Amino acid sequence: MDRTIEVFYKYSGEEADKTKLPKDKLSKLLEKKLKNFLKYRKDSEAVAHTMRDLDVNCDEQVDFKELMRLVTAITITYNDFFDDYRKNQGKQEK
Ligand SMILES: [Ca+2]
Repeated sequence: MDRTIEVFYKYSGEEADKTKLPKDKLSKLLEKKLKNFLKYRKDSEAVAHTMRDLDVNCDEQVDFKELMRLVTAITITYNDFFDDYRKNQGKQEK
């Protein structure tokens, strides 16, 4: 959690409003920290779609709470993946 907060403010800290990420900063954050997420979203508009998905209040910026929706969704997806993996490993050992 500390790392998530640190990364968010690293990118937002260069903005006039240091609590929000405009689209270009969200794009940089995703490219540097969530490369696999962008690979998963194979459409060429991945960043624009992600911005629209996250920007709940439609101010064309992503605040920390809005970004956490993405972090939570990715964490749940990873958990589901590893849960399925563990279940399949158990089947193979029997
Ligand atoms: Ca917003």
